[in-house]
Amino acid sequence: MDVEKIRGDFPILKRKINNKPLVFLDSASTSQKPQQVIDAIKNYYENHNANPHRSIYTLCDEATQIYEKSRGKVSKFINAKKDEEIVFVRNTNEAMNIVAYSYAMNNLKEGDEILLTIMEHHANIVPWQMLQKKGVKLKFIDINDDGTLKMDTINDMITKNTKIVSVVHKSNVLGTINHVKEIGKIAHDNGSLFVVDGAQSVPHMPVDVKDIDCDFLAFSGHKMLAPMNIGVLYGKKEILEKMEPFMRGSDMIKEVQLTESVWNDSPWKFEAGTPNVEGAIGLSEAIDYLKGVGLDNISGYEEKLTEYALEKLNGISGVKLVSPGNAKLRNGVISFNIGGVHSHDIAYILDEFGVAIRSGHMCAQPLLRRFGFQSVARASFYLYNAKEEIDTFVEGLEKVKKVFGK
Ligand code: C6P
Repeated sequence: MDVEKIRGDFPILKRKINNKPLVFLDSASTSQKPQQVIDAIKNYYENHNANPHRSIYTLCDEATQIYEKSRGKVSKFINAKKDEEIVFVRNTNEAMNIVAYSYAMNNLKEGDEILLTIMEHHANIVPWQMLQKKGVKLKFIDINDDGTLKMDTINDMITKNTKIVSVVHKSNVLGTINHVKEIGKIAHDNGSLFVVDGAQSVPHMPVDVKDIDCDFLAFSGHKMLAPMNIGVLYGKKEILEKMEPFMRGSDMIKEVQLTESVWNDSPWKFEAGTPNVEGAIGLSEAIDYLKGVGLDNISGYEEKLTEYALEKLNGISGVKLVSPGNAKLRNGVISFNIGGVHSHDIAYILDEFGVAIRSGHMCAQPLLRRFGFQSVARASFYLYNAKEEIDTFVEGLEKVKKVFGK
Protein backbone atom coordinates (compact mmCIF):
# COMPACT_ATOMS: atom_id res chain seq x y z
CA MET A 1 0.00 0.00 0.00
CA ASP A 2 1.45 3.33 -1.07
CA VAL A 3 0.38 5.44 1.90
CA GLU A 4 2.13 8.59 0.64
CA LYS A 5 0.20 8.37 -2.63
CA ILE A 6 -3.04 7.73 -0.76
CA ARG A 7 -2.41 10.73 1.49
CA GLY A 8 -1.99 12.87 -1.60
CA ASP A 9 -5.58 12.04 -2.57
CA PHE A 10 -7.00 13.62 0.60
CA PRO A 11 -6.90 17.43 0.33
CA ILE A 12 -7.76 17.99 3.99
CA LEU A 13 -4.52 16.31 5.05
CA LYS A 14 -2.67 19.40 3.75
CA ARG A 15 -4.38 21.48 6.45
CA LYS A 16 -2.56 22.91 9.39
CA ILE A 17 -4.21 22.89 12.81
CA ASN A 18 -2.57 25.20 15.34
CA ASN A 19 0.29 25.58 12.85
CA LYS A 20 0.92 21.83 12.86
CA PRO A 21 0.06 19.36 10.09
CA LEU A 22 -3.32 17.76 10.74
CA VAL A 23 -3.03 14.27 12.25
CA PHE A 24 -6.52 12.86 11.87
CA LEU A 25 -7.02 9.94 14.26
CA ASP A 26 -10.82 10.04 14.41
CA SER A 27 -11.88 8.04 11.37
CA ALA A 28 -14.07 5.72 13.44
CA SER A 29 -16.20 8.80 13.99
CA THR A 30 -16.14 9.92 10.37
CA SER A 31 -13.59 9.48 7.61
CA GLN A 32 -11.98 12.12 5.42
CA LYS A 33 -12.84 12.23 1.69
CA PRO A 34 -10.50 11.72 -1.27
CA GLN A 35 -10.46 14.14 -4.20
CA GLN A 36 -12.08 11.43 -6.37
CA VAL A 37 -15.23 11.47 -4.18
CA ILE A 38 -15.30 15.27 -4.00
CA ASP A 39 -14.92 15.48 -7.81
CA ALA A 40 -17.68 12.92 -8.44
CA ILE A 41 -20.11 15.00 -6.35
CA LYS A 42 -19.02 18.22 -8.09
CA ASN A 43 -19.42 16.59 -11.49
CA TYR A 44 -22.91 15.41 -10.56
CA TYR A 45 -24.04 18.94 -9.68
CA GLU A 46 -22.25 20.52 -12.64
CA ASN A 47 -23.60 18.10 -15.22
CA HIS A 48 -26.37 15.72 -14.14
CA ASN A 49 -28.47 17.13 -11.31
CA ALA A 50 -32.22 16.40 -11.39
CA ASN A 51 -34.76 14.64 -9.17
CA PRO A 52 -34.55 10.93 -10.04
CA HIS A 53 -37.54 8.69 -10.87
CA ARG A 54 -39.68 11.79 -11.63
CA SER A 55 -39.65 12.27 -15.41
CA ILE A 56 -38.12 11.12 -18.69
CA TYR A 57 -36.06 14.15 -19.73
CA THR A 58 -32.32 13.54 -20.19
CA LEU A 59 -31.05 14.96 -16.90
CA CYS A 60 -33.70 13.15 -14.91
CA ASP A 61 -32.84 9.90 -16.62
CA GLU A 62 -29.13 10.48 -15.91
CA ALA A 63 -29.81 11.20 -12.24
CA THR A 64 -31.92 8.01 -12.03
CA GLN A 65 -29.18 5.97 -13.72
CA ILE A 66 -26.50 7.37 -11.40
CA TYR A 67 -28.60 6.66 -8.32
CA GLU A 68 -29.56 3.12 -9.33
CA LYS A 69 -26.05 2.27 -10.59
CA SER A 70 -24.74 3.26 -7.17
CA ARG A 71 -27.16 0.80 -5.61
CA GLY A 72 -25.70 -1.90 -7.85
CA LYS A 73 -22.17 -0.91 -6.81
CA VAL A 74 -23.04 -1.26 -3.12
CA SER A 75 -24.77 -4.57 -3.76
CA LYS A 76 -21.65 -6.07 -5.37
CA PHE A 77 -19.39 -4.56 -2.72
CA ILE A 78 -21.07 -6.55 0.06
CA ASN A 79 -21.90 -9.49 -2.24
CA ALA A 80 -25.69 -9.20 -1.96
CA LYS A 81 -27.77 -11.50 -4.16
CA LYS A 82 -29.78 -8.68 -5.70
CA ASP A 83 -29.49 -4.91 -6.07
CA GLU A 84 -33.03 -4.62 -4.63
CA GLU A 85 -31.64 -5.78 -1.30
CA ILE A 86 -29.94 -2.40 -0.86
CA VAL A 87 -32.02 0.32 0.81
CA PHE A 88 -30.41 3.76 0.80
CA VAL A 89 -30.81 5.45 4.18
CA ARG A 90 -29.14 8.37 5.97
CA ASN A 91 -26.91 6.31 8.25
CA THR A 92 -26.63 3.25 10.48
CA ASN A 93 -29.01 4.75 13.04
CA GLU A 94 -31.73 5.09 10.43
CA ALA A 95 -31.12 1.58 9.12
CA MET A 96 -31.54 0.13 12.62
CA ASN A 97 -34.69 2.16 13.15
CA ILE A 98 -36.20 0.72 9.97
CA VAL A 99 -35.61 -2.80 11.24
CA ALA A 100 -36.93 -1.94 14.69
CA TYR A 101 -40.03 -0.05 13.50
CA SER A 102 -40.91 -1.88 10.29
CA TYR A 103 -39.93 -5.40 11.27
CA ALA A 104 -39.86 -5.73 15.04
CA MET A 105 -42.81 -3.51 15.98
CA ASN A 106 -45.00 -5.40 13.51
CA ASN A 107 -43.81 -8.94 14.16
CA LEU A 108 -42.78 -9.25 17.80
CA LYS A 109 -45.20 -9.74 20.67
CA GLU A 110 -45.23 -9.90 24.47
CA GLY A 111 -42.79 -12.49 25.80
CA ASP A 112 -40.54 -12.38 22.74
CA GLU A 113 -36.85 -11.60 23.25
CA ILE A 114 -34.16 -9.65 21.43
CA LEU A 115 -30.58 -10.69 22.07
CA LEU A 116 -27.94 -7.95 21.89
CA THR A 117 -24.48 -7.53 23.40
CA ILE A 118 -23.22 -5.01 25.91
CA MET A 119 -20.57 -3.83 23.42
CA GLU A 120 -23.21 -2.24 21.19
CA HIS A 121 -23.21 1.35 19.99
CA HIS A 122 -26.38 3.18 21.08
CA ALA A 123 -27.65 2.79 17.49
CA ASN A 124 -28.08 -0.92 18.19
CA ILE A 125 -29.61 -0.52 21.66
CA VAL A 126 -31.93 2.48 21.73
CA PRO A 127 -34.17 1.57 18.73
CA TRP A 128 -34.91 -1.82 20.36
CA GLN A 129 -35.82 -0.27 23.72
CA MET A 130 -39.23 0.86 22.44
CA LEU A 131 -40.14 -2.82 21.93
CA GLN A 132 -40.23 -3.15 25.71
CA LYS A 133 -43.55 -1.34 25.79
CA LYS A 134 -44.96 -4.33 23.87
CA GLY A 135 -43.59 -6.65 26.56
CA VAL A 136 -40.54 -7.70 24.54
CA LYS A 137 -37.48 -8.48 26.66
CA LEU A 138 -33.98 -7.24 25.79
CA LYS A 139 -31.08 -9.50 26.77
CA PHE A 140 -27.40 -8.66 26.54
CA ILE A 141 -24.45 -10.99 25.94
CA ASP A 142 -21.56 -10.00 28.24
CA ILE A 143 -17.91 -9.66 27.30
CA ASN A 144 -14.63 -10.93 28.67
CA ASP A 145 -12.07 -8.59 30.22
CA ASP A 146 -10.03 -8.69 27.00
CA GLY A 147 -12.95 -7.12 25.14
CA THR A 148 -14.08 -10.27 23.34
CA LEU A 149 -17.64 -11.51 23.42
CA LYS A 150 -18.54 -14.35 25.80
CA MET A 151 -19.31 -16.68 22.90
CA ASP A 152 -19.79 -19.65 25.21
CA THR A 153 -22.80 -18.00 26.88
CA ILE A 154 -24.83 -17.45 23.69
CA ASN A 155 -26.32 -20.93 23.56
CA ASP A 156 -27.63 -20.50 27.10
CA MET A 157 -29.02 -17.03 26.47
CA ILE A 158 -30.85 -17.76 23.25
CA THR A 159 -34.30 -19.28 23.81
CA LYS A 160 -37.31 -20.26 21.75
CA ASN A 161 -38.59 -16.74 22.44
CA THR A 162 -35.54 -15.06 20.89
CA LYS A 163 -36.86 -13.55 17.69
CA ILE A 164 -33.95 -11.25 16.83
CA VAL A 165 -30.21 -11.41 17.48
CA SER A 166 -28.46 -8.13 16.65
CA VAL A 167 -24.71 -7.74 17.04
CA VAL A 168 -22.01 -5.22 16.19
CA HIS A 169 -19.46 -6.63 13.73
CA LYS A 170 -16.59 -4.45 14.96
CA SER A 171 -16.78 -2.43 18.18
CA ASN A 172 -16.23 1.33 17.89
CA VAL A 173 -14.64 1.39 21.36
CA LEU A 174 -12.66 -1.84 21.57
CA GLY A 175 -11.99 -2.58 17.91
CA THR A 176 -13.03 -6.16 18.67
CA ILE A 177 -14.18 -8.03 15.59
CA ASN A 178 -17.02 -10.38 16.51
CA HIS A 179 -17.49 -13.85 15.01
CA VAL A 180 -20.67 -12.84 13.24
CA LYS A 181 -20.83 -15.89 11.00
CA GLU A 182 -20.80 -18.17 14.03
CA ILE A 183 -23.34 -16.01 15.90
CA GLY A 184 -25.56 -15.89 12.81
CA LYS A 185 -25.58 -19.69 12.64
CA ILE A 186 -26.65 -19.95 16.27
CA ALA A 187 -29.38 -17.36 15.61
CA HIS A 188 -30.68 -19.12 12.50
CA ASP A 189 -30.54 -22.60 14.05
CA ASN A 190 -32.80 -21.12 16.71
CA GLY A 191 -35.14 -19.60 14.11
CA SER A 192 -34.11 -16.01 15.03
CA LEU A 193 -33.52 -13.16 12.65
CA PHE A 194 -29.87 -12.04 12.50
CA VAL A 195 -28.95 -8.34 12.26
CA VAL A 196 -25.39 -7.00 11.97
CA ASP A 197 -24.21 -3.46 12.72
CA GLY A 198 -21.47 -3.05 10.13
CA ALA A 199 -20.74 0.65 10.73
CA GLN A 200 -17.13 -0.06 11.75
CA SER A 201 -16.45 -3.20 9.74
CA VAL A 202 -17.64 -2.42 6.20
CA PRO A 203 -15.23 0.55 5.81
CA HIS A 204 -12.20 -1.41 7.03
CA MET A 205 -12.40 -5.07 5.99
CA PRO A 206 -14.08 -7.28 3.38
CA VAL A 207 -17.69 -7.95 4.39
CA ASP A 208 -19.72 -10.55 2.51
CA VAL A 209 -23.40 -10.80 3.43
CA LYS A 210 -23.80 -14.19 1.74
CA ASP A 211 -20.90 -15.60 3.70
CA ILE A 212 -22.10 -14.12 7.02
CA ASP A 213 -25.67 -15.05 6.10
CA CYS A 214 -27.13 -12.08 7.96
CA ASP A 215 -30.72 -11.01 7.38
CA PHE A 216 -29.86 -7.32 7.76
CA LEU A 217 -26.63 -5.35 7.66
CA ALA A 218 -26.45 -1.63 8.46
CA PHE A 219 -23.62 0.78 7.65
CA SER A 220 -22.83 4.45 7.02
CA GLY A 221 -21.17 5.99 3.96
CA HIS A 222 -19.45 8.77 5.88
CA LYS A 223 -17.18 6.32 7.71
CA MET A 224 -15.95 4.87 4.39
CA LEU A 225 -14.77 7.96 2.45
CA ALA A 226 -18.27 8.90 1.23
CA PRO A 227 -20.34 11.93 2.27
CA MET A 228 -22.54 12.20 5.34
CA ASN A 229 -26.24 11.34 5.11
CA ILE A 230 -25.90 8.33 2.87
CA GLY A 231 -26.00 4.91 4.46
CA VAL A 232 -27.21 1.44 3.69
CA LEU A 233 -29.65 -1.07 5.05
CA TYR A 234 -29.04 -4.42 3.38
CA GLY A 235 -31.95 -6.79 3.85
CA LYS A 236 -32.73 -10.19 2.35
CA LYS A 237 -35.25 -9.61 -0.43
CA GLU A 238 -37.86 -12.00 0.92
CA ILE A 239 -37.81 -10.25 4.30
CA LEU A 240 -37.88 -6.69 2.91
CA GLU A 241 -40.81 -7.63 0.70
CA LYS A 242 -42.90 -8.66 3.70
CA MET A 243 -42.11 -5.52 5.69
CA GLU A 244 -44.23 -2.40 5.99
CA PRO A 245 -42.52 0.87 5.06
CA PHE A 246 -41.17 3.02 7.86
CA MET A 247 -41.38 6.52 6.29
CA ARG A 248 -44.43 7.23 4.18
CA GLY A 249 -45.07 9.83 1.47
CA SER A 250 -43.87 10.36 -2.08
CA ASP A 251 -41.87 8.06 -4.36
CA MET A 252 -42.48 5.06 -2.09
CA ILE A 253 -45.92 4.33 -3.58
CA LYS A 254 -47.40 2.78 -6.70
CA GLU A 255 -50.79 4.39 -6.24
CA VAL A 256 -52.42 6.79 -3.79
CA GLN A 257 -56.14 7.08 -3.06
CA LEU A 258 -57.42 9.59 -0.57
CA THR A 259 -57.67 7.08 2.24
CA GLU A 260 -55.25 4.33 1.25
CA SER A 261 -52.16 3.63 -0.87
CA VAL A 262 -50.32 0.79 -2.57
CA TRP A 263 -46.63 0.61 -1.72
CA ASN A 264 -43.84 0.61 -4.28
CA ASP A 265 -41.67 -2.54 -4.47
CA SER A 266 -38.66 -2.84 -2.18
CA PRO A 267 -36.26 -1.21 -1.75
CA TRP A 268 -38.03 1.92 -3.05
CA LYS A 269 -40.90 1.57 -0.59
CA PHE A 270 -38.37 2.37 2.15
CA GLU A 271 -37.04 5.50 0.41
CA ALA A 272 -39.72 8.17 0.84
CA GLY A 273 -39.15 11.57 -0.75
CA THR A 274 -36.33 12.98 -2.88
CA PRO A 275 -33.29 10.75 -2.42
CA ASN A 276 -29.67 11.69 -1.73
CA VAL A 277 -28.21 11.22 -5.23
CA GLU A 278 -25.05 13.16 -4.40
CA GLY A 279 -24.52 10.81 -1.46
CA ALA A 280 -25.11 7.73 -3.59
CA ILE A 281 -22.62 8.82 -6.26
CA GLY A 282 -20.14 9.73 -3.52
CA LEU A 283 -20.58 6.29 -1.97
CA SER A 284 -20.14 4.60 -5.33
CA GLU A 285 -16.89 6.50 -5.93
CA ALA A 286 -15.71 5.73 -2.37
CA ILE A 287 -16.29 2.03 -3.00
CA ASP A 288 -14.20 2.21 -6.17
CA TYR A 289 -11.46 3.90 -4.19
CA LEU A 290 -11.51 1.33 -1.37
CA LYS A 291 -11.57 -1.56 -3.82
CA GLY A 292 -8.65 -0.01 -5.71
CA VAL A 293 -6.56 -0.10 -2.53
CA GLY A 294 -8.02 -3.45 -1.40
CA LEU A 295 -9.97 -4.04 1.79
CA ASP A 296 -7.56 -6.78 2.86
CA ASN A 297 -4.63 -4.39 2.43
CA ILE A 298 -6.44 -1.72 4.44
CA SER A 299 -7.22 -4.01 7.35
CA GLY A 300 -3.67 -5.44 7.35
CA TYR A 301 -2.18 -1.94 7.32
CA GLU A 302 -4.44 -0.78 10.18
CA GLU A 303 -3.37 -3.80 12.18
CA LYS A 304 0.28 -2.79 11.78
CA LEU A 305 -0.48 0.80 12.82
CA THR A 306 -2.40 -0.48 15.84
CA GLU A 307 0.47 -2.78 16.80
CA TYR A 308 2.90 0.13 16.63
CA ALA A 309 0.60 2.44 18.61
CA LEU A 310 -0.04 -0.18 21.31
CA GLU A 311 3.70 -0.75 21.70
CA LYS A 312 4.20 3.00 22.17
CA LEU A 313 1.24 3.40 24.55
CA ASN A 314 2.33 0.46 26.66
CA GLY A 315 5.59 2.35 27.19
CA ILE A 316 3.84 5.39 28.69
CA SER A 317 3.15 5.04 32.40
CA GLY A 318 -0.35 6.05 33.45
CA VAL A 319 -2.01 5.27 30.13
CA LYS A 320 -4.82 2.82 30.78
CA LEU A 321 -6.43 1.02 27.87
CA VAL A 322 -10.18 0.38 28.17
CA SER A 323 -9.27 -3.27 27.91
CA PRO A 324 -5.91 -4.84 27.22
CA GLY A 325 -5.35 -6.77 24.03
CA ASN A 326 -3.28 -7.15 20.92
CA ALA A 327 -3.64 -5.42 17.55
CA LYS A 328 -5.60 -8.34 16.11
CA LEU A 329 -8.17 -7.92 18.86
CA ARG A 330 -8.55 -4.17 18.57
CA ASN A 331 -7.97 -3.57 14.93
CA GLY A 332 -7.68 0.14 14.18
CA VAL A 333 -9.24 1.41 17.40
CA ILE A 334 -7.57 2.22 20.74
CA SER A 335 -9.60 3.65 23.61
CA PHE A 336 -7.76 4.77 26.71
CA ASN A 337 -7.53 7.14 29.65
CA ILE A 338 -4.73 8.77 31.56
CA GLY A 339 -5.54 8.38 35.25
CA GLY A 340 -7.79 11.19 36.48
CA VAL A 341 -7.47 13.36 33.35
CA HIS A 342 -10.79 13.99 31.61
CA SER A 343 -10.84 12.70 28.03
CA HIS A 344 -11.86 16.16 26.76
CA ASP A 345 -8.68 17.59 28.30
CA ILE A 346 -6.64 14.92 26.52
CA ALA A 347 -8.31 15.78 23.20
CA TYR A 348 -7.86 19.51 23.82
CA ILE A 349 -4.13 19.25 24.46
CA LEU A 350 -3.61 16.88 21.53
CA ASP A 351 -5.31 19.44 19.29
CA GLU A 352 -2.39 21.80 20.04
CA PHE A 353 -0.25 19.20 18.25
CA GLY A 354 -2.70 19.08 15.31
CA VAL A 355 -3.89 15.67 16.51
CA ALA A 356 -7.65 14.93 16.28
CA ILE A 357 -9.00 12.16 18.51
CA ARG A 358 -12.46 11.44 19.86
CA SER A 359 -13.30 12.00 23.52
CA GLY A 360 -16.43 11.29 25.55
CA HIS A 361 -18.76 8.33 25.99
CA MET A 362 -18.33 7.03 22.40
CA CYS A 363 -22.12 6.51 22.14
CA ALA A 364 -21.52 3.24 23.99
CA GLN A 365 -22.31 4.07 27.61
CA PRO A 366 -23.22 0.52 28.76
CA LEU A 367 -19.90 -0.76 27.39
CA LEU A 368 -17.88 2.00 29.06
CA ARG A 369 -19.68 1.34 32.34
CA ARG A 370 -18.82 -2.37 32.03
CA PHE A 371 -15.15 -1.35 32.24
CA GLY A 372 -15.71 1.29 34.93
CA PHE A 373 -15.37 4.37 32.70
CA GLN A 374 -17.69 7.30 32.07
CA SER A 375 -15.65 8.80 29.30
CA VAL A 376 -12.56 7.79 27.33
CA ALA A 377 -10.19 9.09 24.67
CA ARG A 378 -10.00 7.16 21.40
CA ALA A 379 -7.52 7.09 18.55
CA SER A 380 -8.66 5.33 15.39
CA PHE A 381 -6.77 4.69 12.18
CA TYR A 382 -7.54 4.46 8.49
CA LEU A 383 -5.71 3.90 5.23
CA TYR A 384 -4.36 7.49 5.10
CA ASN A 385 -2.66 7.47 8.50
CA ALA A 386 1.14 7.32 8.62
CA LYS A 387 3.30 5.69 11.28
CA GLU A 388 4.93 9.06 12.01
CA GLU A 389 1.54 10.45 12.97
CA ILE A 390 1.44 8.00 15.86
CA ASP A 391 4.74 9.47 17.07
CA THR A 392 3.13 12.93 17.10
CA PHE A 393 0.15 11.49 18.98
CA VAL A 394 2.48 9.98 21.59
CA GLU A 395 4.38 13.28 21.90
CA GLY A 396 1.03 14.95 22.62
CA LEU A 397 0.22 12.38 25.31
CA GLU A 398 3.54 13.12 27.03
CA LYS A 399 2.49 16.78 27.14
CA VAL A 400 -0.89 15.80 28.66
CA LYS A 401 0.95 13.93 31.41
CA LYS A 402 3.23 16.88 32.04
CA VAL A 403 0.37 19.42 32.20
CA PHE A 404 -1.57 17.28 34.67
CA GLY A 405 1.46 16.12 36.64
CA LYS A 406 0.85 12.41 35.88
N1 C6P B 1 -19.91 5.69 15.73
C1 C6P B 1 -18.03 6.86 16.70
O1 C6P B 1 -17.34 7.86 16.90
P1 C6P B 1 -24.18 6.82 12.35
O2 C6P B 1 -23.98 7.95 13.29
O3 C6P B 1 -25.63 6.40 12.27
O4 C6P B 1 -23.54 7.03 11.04
O5 C6P B 1 -23.40 5.56 12.96
C2 C6P B 1 -23.79 5.03 14.18
C3 C6P B 1 -22.91 3.91 14.60
C4 C6P B 1 -23.43 2.64 14.70
N2 C6P B 1 -22.68 1.59 15.05
C5 C6P B 1 -21.37 1.73 15.33
C6 C6P B 1 -20.57 0.53 15.69
C7 C6P B 1 -20.78 3.00 15.26
O6 C6P B 1 -19.49 3.12 15.54
C8 C6P B 1 -21.56 4.11 14.90
C9 C6P B 1 -20.97 5.49 14.87
C10 C6P B 1 -19.19 6.97 15.75
O7 C6P B 1 -17.78 5.80 17.24
C11 C6P B 1 -20.05 8.14 16.05
S1 C6P B 1 -20.94 7.97 17.55
